[in-house]
Amino acid sequence: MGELMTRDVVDRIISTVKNEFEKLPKLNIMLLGKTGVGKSTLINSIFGDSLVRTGIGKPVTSDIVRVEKKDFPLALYDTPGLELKGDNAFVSLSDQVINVITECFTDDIEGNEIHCILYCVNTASHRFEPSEGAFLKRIADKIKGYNVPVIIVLTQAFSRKDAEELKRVIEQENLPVSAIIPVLAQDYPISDELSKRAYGIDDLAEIMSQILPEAIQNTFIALEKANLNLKIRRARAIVTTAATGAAAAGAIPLPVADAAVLVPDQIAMLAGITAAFGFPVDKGTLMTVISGTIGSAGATVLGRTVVSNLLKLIPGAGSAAGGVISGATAAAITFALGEVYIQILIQVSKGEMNMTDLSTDEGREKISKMFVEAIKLGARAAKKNNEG
Ligand SMILES: Nc1nc2c(ncn2[C@@H]2O[C@H](COP(=O)(O)OP(=O)(O)OP(=O)(O)O)[C@@H](O)[C@H]2O)c(=O)[nH]1
Ligand SMILES: [Mg+2]
Repeated sequence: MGELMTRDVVDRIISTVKNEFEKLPKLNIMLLGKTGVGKSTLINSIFGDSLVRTGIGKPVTSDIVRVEKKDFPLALYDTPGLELKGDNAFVSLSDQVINVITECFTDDIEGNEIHCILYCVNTASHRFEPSEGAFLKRIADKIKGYNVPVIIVLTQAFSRKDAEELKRVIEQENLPVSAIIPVLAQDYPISDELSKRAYGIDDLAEIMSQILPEAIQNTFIALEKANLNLKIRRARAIVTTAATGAAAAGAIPLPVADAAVLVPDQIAMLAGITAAFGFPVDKGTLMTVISGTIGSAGATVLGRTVVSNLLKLIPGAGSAAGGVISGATAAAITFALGEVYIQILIQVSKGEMNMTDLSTDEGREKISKMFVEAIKLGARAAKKNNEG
C-alpha cells in the first residue's frame, strides 16, 4: 500500500514538474565572437552538451542563426564561422545585431526579447582590437532603450595571467558591459599527463543569474549545469516559502506513517526543488530519490522519524493531539522534508550518492539522521520566526 502511495506522490510531483517546465519562459541568449573562440564550447559547458550538437539552427540574418531544441526553453542566437576581419565586418555584424534585437523587442510576440549578449574574445589571441570596442559601443548605443546586458567572456583562458592582463586592457576602454569574465570552459591538455582544469564557468553562471531579468531566472537556474550553488540557493528559498506557508496555514494532519499525507503545498515544494535542480524528469530516478526521501512501502522514514522524535525535537509538539499538529511543527516538518530532499539531490548531483544507496538499510538510516538534524534546524527557525 505504501509503495502505491509513494508512486502516487511521485506521479503528482512529476506532473507538477512537467507543468513547471512547460510554464518556464524561454531564455534568449545572443552569442557573438570570431570563429573558433569557443562559443559553442562555452554554451555546452553552461547548459550541458546537447544543445549545440542536437539543436536545430535557422538563419535569422546572413551571420546570425537561431538554435533551438524541442522542449528546451532556450533560444541561442549564434554567430558561427565568422572571420570578422577589419572594421567592415564588425559594422555589418553590428547592423545585424541591432536589427535582430530591435525586432525581437518590437514584434509584439511575448518572450522573444534577447535577455543577454555574451561577447567572446579568445584570451590566447592577447588582443582586443579597436574595432571590437567600437562594435560593442555602437550596439550599446543603438539598443540603449532595451537594457540588454553584455558580458565579455575571455575564452580559452588557460593562462590566468594573460586573462587578467587582457581584462585590464579591455577595462581601460570603459565599455558599456556588465562584466568581463575569464573562462576555461573545458580542461586544457598541457601534456600527456597534465591538463589545466576548467574554471570560471560557475562565476559566469553566477553573474548571468544576477543580470538576467527576474522573470527569466527560474529558467536559467533550471537549465544551467555550471553552478550548483545557484540551484541550492533557489531550492532553499522555495523551502523557506513553503515552511512559512505551512506555519501560516496552521494545523495540518500529523504524517502518521505515510507519504500520502503530504499536503499539496509540500508536493509543490518538492516539484519546485526538482525543477531548480533541472533533474531529469525520468520517472524511475525520481521515484527512487523521492521514496528515498519520504520512504516507501508503508513505513516512511519521514513518518517514523517525525513520530518518534517529535516530542524530543520540538518542544510543545505534545499538542499534536487528535492527529493534528501546530503551525510551528508543520513548518519544521515541511522545512525538514525540503532540506533533506535538497541534500539528497546535492549528493546525487555530485555523484556522492547513487540510486542504489538510497534504498539500502544504511541509506535509510542516513536519511533518517538527516531528518532528525533538519527537523531540529527547522524547529529552531520556526521558534526564531515566532519570537521575531
Ligand atoms: N581545451 C579547451 N578547448 C577549447 C575551449 N574552448 C574552445 N576550445 C576548442 O577550440 C575549438 C573551437 O571551439 P568552438 O567552441 O567550436 O568555437 P566557436 O566559437 O563555436 O567556433 P565557430 O562556431 O566556428 O564560430 C574547438 O576545438 C574547441 O575544442 C576550452 O575552454 N578548452
Ligand atoms: Mg560554434
